[in-house]
This record gives sequence, structure tokens and C-alpha cells, in this order.
Amino acid sequence: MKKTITAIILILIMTAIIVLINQNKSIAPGEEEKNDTVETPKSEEPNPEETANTPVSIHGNLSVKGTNIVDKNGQAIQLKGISTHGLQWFPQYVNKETFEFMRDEWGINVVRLAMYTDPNVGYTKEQHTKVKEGINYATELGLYVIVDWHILSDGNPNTHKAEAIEFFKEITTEYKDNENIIYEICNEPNGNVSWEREIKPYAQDVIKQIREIDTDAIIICGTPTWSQDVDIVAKSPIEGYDNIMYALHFYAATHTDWIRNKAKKAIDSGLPIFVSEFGICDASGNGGIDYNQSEQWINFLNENKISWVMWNLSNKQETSAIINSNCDKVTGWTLDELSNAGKWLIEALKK
Ligand code: IDC
Repeated sequence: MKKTITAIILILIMTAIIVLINQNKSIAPGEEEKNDTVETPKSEEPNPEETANTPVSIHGNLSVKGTNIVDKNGQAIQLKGISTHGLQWFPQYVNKETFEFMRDEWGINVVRLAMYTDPNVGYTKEQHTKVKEGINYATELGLYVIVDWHILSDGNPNTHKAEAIEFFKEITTEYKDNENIIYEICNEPNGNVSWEREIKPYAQDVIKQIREIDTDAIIICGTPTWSQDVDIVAKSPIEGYDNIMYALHFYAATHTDWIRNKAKKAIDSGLPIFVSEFGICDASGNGGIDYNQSEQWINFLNENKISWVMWNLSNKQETSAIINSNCDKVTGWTLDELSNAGKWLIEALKK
């Protein structure tokens, strides 16, 4: 019995000594104590430093209330940013450093990814991958992102409706849980197409597909005459869904008071408008800048808290491109490397 008690006491004393030695174990300079229970962050997880205080971390899920976009706290928010040029022509600007610079230095909170849908001007299914790259960079950086089904020369949205439905099924399946995604389902219907006959039925079918998978993201619907006739749409908007907005596009040197009046009419009748594309030059994307009209437009948009996205992020030799054509940089531009449109944009973002 006595022996057993002595043995237990000895074991206890030895255990205590081992614990004390371990606690005081010193770590050699430069050597880190290894702790097997701490997991190293997975590389695909966004770096917390990158996502702190980003537009999306602050504002979260967006929705449409009245004619405005509101954030997760119900506060009205205006999205402001830039659209890519056709992704098939200027893919080099879809990268993280480009978006990050524009977010941090200029204060954009949204980018638009313009995927032209006409095979005759370069649409291929491979472009979907480029769109996804863009969505992923925007997501890592906490930026909102507009996925733009950029019909243009294919003026009737029904021409490629089957492809549109397939495309949005693919994108919604992958990104339905994203807080930052916005779908623009037909850039600019044009030609012999009307709201009632062609565009609205197209929109109803594509929206139905999107809502089967993504139940709440904002959807921007194109409007007749290159997305100008919001007043016509206001008389007969799409019913049965939340968070639907309508595109108003203008080029300030071509579209002046008469388009602003259409916009006023639409807002007065409660239609939520999104300026998902505009330029300060003429409608060709080229020609002179009309600074006076541009000023009137930007004031109108800001007064009405209408979100806006400028055309275009490229160095193409045309007035609407924001980077000088002799500059090949895709990030870190100095003021001298920006075109007049680019200089105007960074000032407009400060207002
Ligand atoms: C323009 C580009 C130009 C290109 C042309 C045809 O700036 O480089 O050659 O498209 O693809 C729009 C369209 C937009 C146009 C822009 C300027 O949505 O694709 O880009 N614009 O014409 N609607 C009104 C003007």
C-alpha cells in the first residue's frame, strides 16, 4: 500500500516537472512555434485585408426600392463605375490590378463586363470564361459587377434568345450566392423591335430563367431604341418580379434634353432606371466631347440617385476610350495617360 502511494506521488511530481519544463521552453530567435491546430488560409479565400471596407463589404446585398437601389441597411446607394469595351477585343483590362487601381485610386464601386453577343463581331462561347474571370476579380475586390449580354448589331434580342437563356443559366448557377452580381439581359435593342412585341416577351423569358436560380439579384432590362425609350416601358413594366430595373443609355453630344425628359417621365411614374452605359461624346463613341451636356447629365443622375457606368475601359483610338491610345498600361495610369474622357470620369467620380 505504502509503495503504491509513493509511486503515485512520484508520478505526480514528475508530471508537474514535465509540464513546467514545457511551459518555459524557449523559442530560438527567428523560429516560430508550430501549432498544428491553426489552419493556413486557403489560397482561393479572399484575403481579409482586401475585402475589409470594400463597397460590397459595406453595402452587401442590393435591392430596388421605388426608383432607387438600396443597400443591405435600406440606405439608397448609387453605383458608379466603368464598362469594359467588348471583351473579345480588349481582354487585357479584365484583371485584378486594373479593377483594384480603379477602386482604390478613383473610387469606382462597379464594373460592367460587356460581352458582345453577335458571332459576326466575335462572340464565342469561350467569352463566358472571360466574363467569369471578371466576376471573380470583382468579387475578390468587393466590387459590384454587371454581367452585360451586349446585343448591338444583333438588334432584336430574340435573335439569340436561346443562347442568352443558356448563358444566364450558367452564370446564375455559378454565382447565385454572390452579393455583388447584377445581370443586364440585353444591352441595346434596336432596329425594327418594339417593347410589347419583342423586348418584353424576351425579358420575361430570360428573367424567368434567372429567377429559377438566382432569386434576388438586380436585373437590368434593355429598352427600345438603343435603351432610350424608358418612357414607353414605364407604361407597361414587367410584373411579378422584384429587383428589376431598366436601362437608359445616352451619349451627351447626341442625346440631350429630349432623352432627359424621357428619363424624368419614367422616374415620375415610378420606373427604376439604371444608366448602365453612357458617353460624353457622340453616339458613335467618337467625335467631340460635349462638356456642357455632360455636366447637365451627371447633375441629373446624381440628383435622382441614378446609378451610372461610363463607356469604355480601353485605349482604342476613339473619344469614349478612357486611356490614351499610346498607353499600353493596364493599371497605375498617371493623369497624362488618361484621355479627356478618362480625366472627366475621375472628376465625375468625386462628385
Ligand atoms: C462602340 C465602340 C466602338 C465599336 C462599336 C461597334 O465604342 O469601338 O466599333 O461599338 O461595336 C453603344 C454600344 C456600344 C458602342 C457605343 C459607341 O452599346 O457597344 O461601342 N454605343 O458607339 N450604344 C450607343 C453608343
